Amino acid sequence: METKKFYITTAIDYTNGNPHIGHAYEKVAADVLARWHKLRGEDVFFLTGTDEHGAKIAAAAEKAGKAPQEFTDEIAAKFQKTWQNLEISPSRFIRTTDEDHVKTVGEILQKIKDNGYLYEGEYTGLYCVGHEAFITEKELVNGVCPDHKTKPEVVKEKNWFFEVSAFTGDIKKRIERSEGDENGEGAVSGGLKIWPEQKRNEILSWLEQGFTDVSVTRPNVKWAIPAPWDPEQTVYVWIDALINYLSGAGFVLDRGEFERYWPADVHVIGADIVKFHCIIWPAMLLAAGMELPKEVVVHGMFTVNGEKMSKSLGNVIDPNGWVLKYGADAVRYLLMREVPWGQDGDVSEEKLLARYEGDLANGLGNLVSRTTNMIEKYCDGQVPEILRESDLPESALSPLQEVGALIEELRFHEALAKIWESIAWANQYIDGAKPWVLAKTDLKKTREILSLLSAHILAVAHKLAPFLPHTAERMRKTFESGKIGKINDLFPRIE
Ligand code: ME8
Repeated sequence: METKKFYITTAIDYTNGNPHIGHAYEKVAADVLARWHKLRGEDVFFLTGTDEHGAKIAAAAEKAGKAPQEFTDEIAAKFQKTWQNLEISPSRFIRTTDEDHVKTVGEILQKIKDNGYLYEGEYTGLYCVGHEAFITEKELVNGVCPDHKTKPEVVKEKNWFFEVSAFTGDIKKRIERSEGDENGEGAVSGGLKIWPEQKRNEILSWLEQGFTDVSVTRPNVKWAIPAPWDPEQTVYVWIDALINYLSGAGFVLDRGEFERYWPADVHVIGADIVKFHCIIWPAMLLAAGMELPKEVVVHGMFTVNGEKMSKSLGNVIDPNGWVLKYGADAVRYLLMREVPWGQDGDVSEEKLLARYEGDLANGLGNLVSRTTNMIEKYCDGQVPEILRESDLPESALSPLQEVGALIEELRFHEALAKIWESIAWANQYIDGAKPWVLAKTDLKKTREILSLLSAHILAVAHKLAPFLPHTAERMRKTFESGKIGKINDLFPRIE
């Protein structure tokens, strides 16, 4: 049987500033899904990267006194290092300044133009550089963009426009019929699933209101990809960025690989960029005669102690600091455990510390250290027999059996809650069985209990692997090796 492929992407982050905890949330979530599908034996391609062109980045480079390329080289390297530190392992880290991406953008836009969906026009409007998008008068608050607190630029310029309106009816149908009726009957092939439901409904209502055409080139932005047919114009940064999902899978570099992975199975993105991914992107693909991604999953936005992260407030959380102090797995755990998918969330170091001390050190860490210490003491570091998962009692096993389905439904926080329900079972089992008392009278029974706990810890490690890869690997290695060494430092005390 041919191995199933699974192509998953994240949004690519702007390189006008350093990676923050909101970026990290999205990449960890995608990494968890990618690892889960790998564990299931699928052929996974996981793409992430950086979005490096446009006026916003050119301005940040100028402010730093650097050439745009030099500036983005530095920031892109920081993103890559941060994902390494967080044990996020993409198949490719794409940069929109990569040569093959620049080529792909030219080819796709030319194709859309050849197919007759671009026309020349004059644009008069307001442009918010922070959003890298046009903004309407109505959206302003006291004359400034409510998100960036900056005055938009008044723009009057010649642009090439893309006829999004030609595709809105088709896109609406594909979203509506992505899953068919309640029995899955009548699902169209080429349907586009949007999750959560509330986002899907938002998109459907925008499509109903009619969606205006968008400009795909700009005349005065120099730090951008040239439009192949018009030397006066460069490609609008959002159009450039969306095409990364094609170039990243090998559109120019390796066509065979591209054919294998496209269409993407899942685009993971944040709530602020759904219109681009659920309307403009599908329209671009349809205009180029290509297949649509199967699903867009949308996460909420993170605040810190209840406030929006911003440079001016000085509350931007750099995930690297937390990783240094608490370890990658603890940060991954916090992000996946704290906030239900789709909801906006709030994170802080207090919350991280509470999860670290409670769930990780006292819950999981304690279970592993008690068990390994007793195995050393009562079994000379070797359990008589590692039992199978199916030998575990129902109350330990059934929460673990729910984990896979919960991950696939993006209910990461519930998946972790189930794993911890099972960990709590084991800690209670030890408290009740009191092997340290039993060992004085019945060593055989004591060893049976430790065999059962070993099987349990291996089962937990298996389900934990996508979330806490380093910890799970240590647990697995220890309990699978003939000699089980003591592990007392899975989650050391924070000084
Ligand atoms: O939008 N909480 O880049 P970006 C949670 N380059 N997620 C957050 C967040 C927060 N506070 N801030 C940002 C862009 N994100 C474009 C994307 S894709 C073809 C181009 C998420 O650096 C955001 O929702 O502003 C998005 O999914 C990703 O981080 C990159 O945001």
